[in-house]
Amino acid sequence: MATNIILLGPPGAGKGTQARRLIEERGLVQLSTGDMLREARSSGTEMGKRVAEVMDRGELVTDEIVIGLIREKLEQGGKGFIFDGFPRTLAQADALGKLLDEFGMELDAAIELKVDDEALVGRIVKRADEARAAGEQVRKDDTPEVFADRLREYYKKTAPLLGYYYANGDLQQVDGMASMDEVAAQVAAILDQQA
Ligand code: B4P
Repeated sequence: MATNIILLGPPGAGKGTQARRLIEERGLVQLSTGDMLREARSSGTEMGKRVAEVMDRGELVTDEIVIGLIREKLEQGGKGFIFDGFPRTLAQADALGKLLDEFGMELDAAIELKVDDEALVGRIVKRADEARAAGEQVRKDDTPEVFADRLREYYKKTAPLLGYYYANGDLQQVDGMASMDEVAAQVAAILDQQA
């Protein structure tokens, strides 16, 4: 049976970091809506320009756009998906449930990476500093000001999903404050339990 999981948690919790490890270690397919939207913005299309404005304000892109991007990826096929940063609203969670039914897939777990707000800001500032030092482009939403808005969006629109997946019996929590290796070990233990 293929493994399908959701990685949930506030911005900077390490969803992308853990997803990249799961691709290497378990051959799962990463569906990161953040990466898809960054790709869309760099394409320079009208949709990309609209997406860029919303992301730079630290807000969530519309459900319609994001659900459409996920549907396209699922249509391309694959076995075992990591939904990284999706769903982020209750409407997206409902849409994902319908897509899973449509594509004959089941959800194994919604894994929440729990990290304190202070640590999150520290990580984002560090990522921006490291990018600057390496002469790379700094993500426009990786400033303390925009980050505060991203966090507010998270608590308003995404945190209610924790109750949604808890009620479904799918929620699993890991200590996202631990080192990347320790977090990966906790995630692996959850996946091994499902197997
Ligand atoms: P995302 O790209 O999903 O970004 P994120 O939430 O900031 O990152 P993540 O949790 O993956 O953290 P990461 O591993 O990078 O979203 C960006 C924007 O896109 C959103 O604000 C929104 O506008 C839009 N968007 C995306 N999905 C959407 C959706 N479904 N609906 C609507 N809009 C959507 O880790 C961050 C840093 O921490 C890294 O530097 C990493 O090295 C470090 N780190 C990770 N784990 C660590 C650990 N254990 N210890 C110490 N540092 C750690």
